[in-house]
Amino acid sequence: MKRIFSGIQPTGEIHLGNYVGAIRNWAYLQDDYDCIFCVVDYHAITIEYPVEEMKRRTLDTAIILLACGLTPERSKIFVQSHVPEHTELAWIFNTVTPIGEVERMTQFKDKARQHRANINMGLMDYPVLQAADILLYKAGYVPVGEDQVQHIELCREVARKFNTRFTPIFPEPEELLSMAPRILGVDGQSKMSKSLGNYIGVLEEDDVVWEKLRTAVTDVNRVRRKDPGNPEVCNIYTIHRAFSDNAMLIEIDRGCTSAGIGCIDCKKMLFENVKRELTPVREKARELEKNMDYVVDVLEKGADACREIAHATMEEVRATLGLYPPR
Ligand code: AQP
Repeated sequence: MKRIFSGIQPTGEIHLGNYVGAIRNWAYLQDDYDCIFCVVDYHAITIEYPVEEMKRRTLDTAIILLACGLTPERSKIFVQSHVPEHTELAWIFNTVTPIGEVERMTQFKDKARQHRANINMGLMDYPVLQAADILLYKAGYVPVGEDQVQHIELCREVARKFNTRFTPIFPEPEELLSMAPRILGVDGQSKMSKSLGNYIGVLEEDDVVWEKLRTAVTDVNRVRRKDPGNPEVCNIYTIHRAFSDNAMLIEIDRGCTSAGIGCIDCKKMLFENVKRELTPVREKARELEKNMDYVVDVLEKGADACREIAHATMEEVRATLGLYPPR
């Protein structure tokens, strides 16, 4: 079975972008791949964060993964800092990664703009740690949103550099995109993002979700109700594609381009579909919150299994590097 690795940062509320761009796809993939999914807390500390909230955020992120259908029977689910080999391999990869390559990463440039007061080495090194996350398990596939494709390209380059300089022991992993790899925020401009606050949270109450949808930006050229709209440039239509069936998509496309339906009608239809899909996720999350022993147990077992794989890879890596081993 081909192996998959992917991760999610405990940086705040998990949103529709994370859900349709990544997590829902992870749940589908569990039956066909050997899956490893990780709450990547070492990535999350590259920006300022409330220290007192990190433990809670990490557990909340794990709860969402389980509520969205990941199961410990089919996937290894764990917290990145529980397997220290991730950072060890990242250090080694630093020695084969050209600085110019990490400097040109779009996410680094965006985050450096957003966090001017703390442009730290970790922020720049983020994709190298991500390459270590993936290659520690020799994963062949990485299911991510579109924003991460550039990082997966870099991961392949790190693997190539290592394999060429030393011995070829790492695969060159490929990204797996979901059918909704890029969801914009309610501003209709930037990627839906936890840190930008332009998101609709998976666990948010219906009235909050509706209020955010109601006021979300659509096709900016459709000023009046009687103006025909263009679904192709409308973020609400993009989200519809992730939650609605073909018949509804056709109905909306026709209605929007002929001004037969207005944006509010279209949003109401979307709201109903989002509600139908996310209500069971919210219920499951509430159940899990009352059963934290189970959640902690899943993470512990996941980390135990991953530590074994990580340990074996690091033995191989150290031997490949020619390091003097301890007795
Ligand atoms: N808007 C999005 N559309 C589609 N996919 C998305 N992903 C994130 N935003 C969207 C995918 O979700 C997975 C987990 O992302 P992450 O939490 O590790 O980091 P991120 O990409 O940086 O997500 P955020 O919400 O924007 O977090 P912050 O604000 O903390 O940086 C990834 O596979 C990602 O592609």
